[in-house]
Amino acid sequence: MTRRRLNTNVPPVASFTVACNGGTCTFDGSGSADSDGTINQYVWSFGDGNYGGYDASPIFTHTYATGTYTASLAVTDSGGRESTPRQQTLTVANALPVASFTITCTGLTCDYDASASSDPDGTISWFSWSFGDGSYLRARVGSYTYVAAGSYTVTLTVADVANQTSTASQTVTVVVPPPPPPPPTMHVGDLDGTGATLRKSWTATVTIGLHVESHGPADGVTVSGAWNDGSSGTCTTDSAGRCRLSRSGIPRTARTASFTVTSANHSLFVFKPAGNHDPDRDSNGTTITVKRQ
Ligand SMILES: [Ca+2]
Ligand SMILES: [Ca+2]
Ligand SMILES: [Ca+2]
Repeated sequence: MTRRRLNTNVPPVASFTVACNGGTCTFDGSGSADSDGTINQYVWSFGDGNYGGYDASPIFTHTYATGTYTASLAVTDSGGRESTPRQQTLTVANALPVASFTITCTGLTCDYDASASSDPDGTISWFSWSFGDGSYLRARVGSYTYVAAGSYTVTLTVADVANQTSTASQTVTVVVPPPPPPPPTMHVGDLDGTGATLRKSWTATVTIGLHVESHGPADGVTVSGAWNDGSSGTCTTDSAGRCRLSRSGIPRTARTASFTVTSANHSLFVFKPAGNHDPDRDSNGTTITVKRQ
């Protein structure tokens, strides 16, 4: 009678858990055991054609595409015996995208940006905005101007490549912007006139002073005016806010000549003729009458 030689090494038992976050699954085979030894190799089959492990670490991470898989673990003990494979079926769902945005409003216009949106297992395929006033558009970033002041709920919808969506909302308050401040004005602050007589005719000269609102000199103003005989002239004020215009050849029979400021132009100041005045009262600030000497 021959005695059969018994293999006394008890085979190990494979056991594992799996936890997935989106398509990223962490396998943990530390629940596997060998009653008469230790486990020195874990071999994973992930069910999607991929394998991993082949070492003594019980933890392995594998990333799946969306789908259902049968994963299995076989362990080998220190005596070289292999366990029966242990199987688990797992379903990897598409992870939903996350909608996130910023929006800042000035007046009626809001700048929106959905760049903070993301998809844990892919990318965002489209962004859609509802502005709460019936308007919609698709863009990641941009600006939108409301027609009317008020509070509106802005809703962002994002979709991932699986066309699954999520939304985020914020309430914005928009206001009609205040009107721009009126431009600074200028006016005639003085008119003075002199008449110089020659033998047969005389020359009338007027000095025109332009003021800003605070009555300081307005420099660089192009002033135009008309004489009572229909002629006209133009001059530009100096740093003292003054310029001079002359009309020569006035017949001696004319005892007076009058000059009227018709326009004043400056890149910044707007001419406000209603403010014209003359501190020494020899004119009304707009028209001055010059007497022949
Ligand atoms: Ca064993
Ligand atoms: Ca996704
Ligand atoms: Ca004057």
